[in-house]
Amino acid sequence: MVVKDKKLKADSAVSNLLITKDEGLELYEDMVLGRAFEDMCAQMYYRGKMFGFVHLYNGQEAVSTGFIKLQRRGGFCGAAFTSKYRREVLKEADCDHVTMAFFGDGTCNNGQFFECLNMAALWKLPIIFVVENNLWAIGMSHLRATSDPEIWKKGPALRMPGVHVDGMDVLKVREVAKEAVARARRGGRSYSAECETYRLEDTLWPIQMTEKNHYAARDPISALKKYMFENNLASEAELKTIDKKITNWLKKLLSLQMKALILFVASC
Ligand SMILES: Cc1ncc(C[n+]2csc(CCOP(=O)(O)OP(=O)(O)O)c2C)c(N)n1
Ligand SMILES: [Mg+2]
Repeated sequence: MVVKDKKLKADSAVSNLLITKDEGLELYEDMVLGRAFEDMCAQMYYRGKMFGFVHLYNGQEAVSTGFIKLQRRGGFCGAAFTSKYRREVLKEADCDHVTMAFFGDGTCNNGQFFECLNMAALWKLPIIFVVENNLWAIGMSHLRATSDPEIWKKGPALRMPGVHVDGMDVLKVREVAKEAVARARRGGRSYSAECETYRLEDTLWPIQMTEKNHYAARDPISALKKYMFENNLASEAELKTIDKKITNWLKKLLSLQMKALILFVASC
């Protein structure tokens, strides 16, 4: 199956909305949490309180939230081969775990990418390959690094569906994720999805600024907010309450982190 730009279907015959109010609020909270956490990482890094490399996720939240929020508590764990083994060898017919693998555009030019897709399709593993194409692998432009920039085409070449989806739209990502999960559960079939997204961070190369402006106009959090307001799924006050909850949680986390850092330095 080869699909480019999936069309959205409404969830039920009664409503043509893609999400319920509770689902919308859950998606919103998860994306705001992701954004706030990354902003805090950036702050801590630039203030010298966090070490190593920091590859921020700002702007890409619709991809992780769109897929991960479909997970069932306790489910989805383990590697794809384990699920197949439990189902087919141990005869645990109710084992319907699905594995999700997230990686970037840069990864898709490495040999392991093709090996993994090949084995997954050959062994019919219940795994979803989620490519987060943010157009860059650190300083290497996707267009300079790959012979065919349309990553979604690589799945069908290895006998699994390849879908391209707007990775700045959590509702579109979620629809693709639903289909991929259903397919994996039905018969342990792998799936690949290219999510077109962008890292909206502050420290970009000059060449990236035009791109950033283009994608910033489609910020996934603002887009979900707009959808929820337009469809009367949430009020400004409800979303502000979520924002506040996340800010307070981060403040608590930060004070714990500072205490841990002080203890660590004191013990050295
Ligand atoms: C085998 C290997 N080579 C190089 C690196 C250094 N490295 C870390 S992140 C990165 C870029 C990854 O780009 P991409 O896959 O597009 O992910 P993104 O960070 O853009 O989400 C590279 C080259 C690495 N971690 N491993
Ligand atoms: Mg990348």
